[in-house]
Amino acid sequence: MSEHIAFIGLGSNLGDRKAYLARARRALSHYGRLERCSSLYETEPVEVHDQPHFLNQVVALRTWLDPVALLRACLRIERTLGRERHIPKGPRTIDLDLLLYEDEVLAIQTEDLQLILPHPRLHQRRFVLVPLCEICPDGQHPVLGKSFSQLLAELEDTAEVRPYA
Ligand code: PH2
Ligand code: MG
Ligand code: MG
Repeated sequence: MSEHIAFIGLGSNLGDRKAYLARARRALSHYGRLERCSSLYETEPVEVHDQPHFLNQVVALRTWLDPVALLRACLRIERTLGRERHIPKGPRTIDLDLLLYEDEVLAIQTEDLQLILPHPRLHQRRFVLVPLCEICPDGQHPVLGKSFSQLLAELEDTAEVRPYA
């Protein structure tokens, strides 16, 4: 069985945020091995500003699932952990975003899901790049051809991202 490395962004800004992240990591570990987990970061909401601060984290999962199966697993975990979709980009108990899957560059749109790899906003978000750089600073963005540290250095997003005590 071939295995692949995927990076997944975790976010929560409702209820016991830290516990939701822990439950999400445990659920993800059913689909592979969590090779690296960044620290937790308390982050200022971006795009939809009027909502509670998030806890964000990025993990590296070595998995036997293909990208679509992994996305479906993430959506299933979100549902299990009480994710409800009311306001786009609004408050949520848990959000699992597939950021990278090896060096795959793809866009898939079906009736019930959309998958774009790498994640189209990954390079614009401090709350993603800070934890990603913590666990994979020399990794390269497969489309932009720059390292994640380089993208972080060039980033315009100034929303606050600070280590969570
Ligand atoms: N997720 C969003 C919108 N805004 N802001 C922060 N700080 N963290 C997030 O995870 C986040 C966000 C949509 O998924
Ligand atoms: Mg998201
Ligand atoms: Mg999402």
